[in-house]
Amino acid sequence: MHKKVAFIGSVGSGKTTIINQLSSIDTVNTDVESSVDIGKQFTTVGIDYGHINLGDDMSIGLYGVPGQKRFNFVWDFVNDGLWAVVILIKNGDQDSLSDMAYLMKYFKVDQNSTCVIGITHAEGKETDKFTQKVRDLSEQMEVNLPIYHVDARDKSSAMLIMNTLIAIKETQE
Ligand SMILES: Nc1nc2c(ncn2[C@@H]2O[C@H](COP(=O)(O)OP(=O)(O)OP(=O)(O)O)[C@@H](O)[C@H]2O)c(=O)[nH]1
Ligand SMILES: [Mg+2]
Repeated sequence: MHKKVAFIGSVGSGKTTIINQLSSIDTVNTDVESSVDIGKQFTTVGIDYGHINLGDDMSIGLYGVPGQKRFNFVWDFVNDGLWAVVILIKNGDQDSLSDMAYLMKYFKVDQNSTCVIGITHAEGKETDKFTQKVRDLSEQMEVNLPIYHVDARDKSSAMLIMNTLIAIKETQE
């Protein structure tokens, strides 16, 4: 069985990076040099794709979407038959916070979804205040989601997100 996980979040929150870390195959990335100033050189304009094999009969497809809203027509290709959703939020980033509710609605995240929030770019500077803001927003949306600090560049840190999704699924079954 092929299960589909979407990685959503603002520009620069680490979606492409985390998929590169998690995937057991070479990932398909659609990063290009950005034509507008988004504070970094490369950005995703299509879908990132990676893959994790979990035994003979199960695999997880990792789908990353562009953070830039002007490419949101791409989101609809991913937003169907999702097994789980990972929301990445860049630590201290106001845009990440303001995009969160919009993205949660778009990807239909509710209390019955299998979803984890990862706060990235936080190593050594985790702030309770920012984490609390993320928690408050999720509660305002009436969903109580697990929130982790994750370094998207680090495989074992990234695996914590995947293991949590698998554990949540096991409790739901
Ligand atoms: N320090 C730190 N840097 C990170 C982390 N996650 C990603 N980065 C860096 O942040 C930059 C942007 O990461 P990307 O993975 O391209 O972000 P994205 O979410 O795919 O961005 P878009 O495709 O533009 O929406 C890269 O230089 C990453 O190496 C993290 O947890 N900590
Ligand atoms: Mg990207």
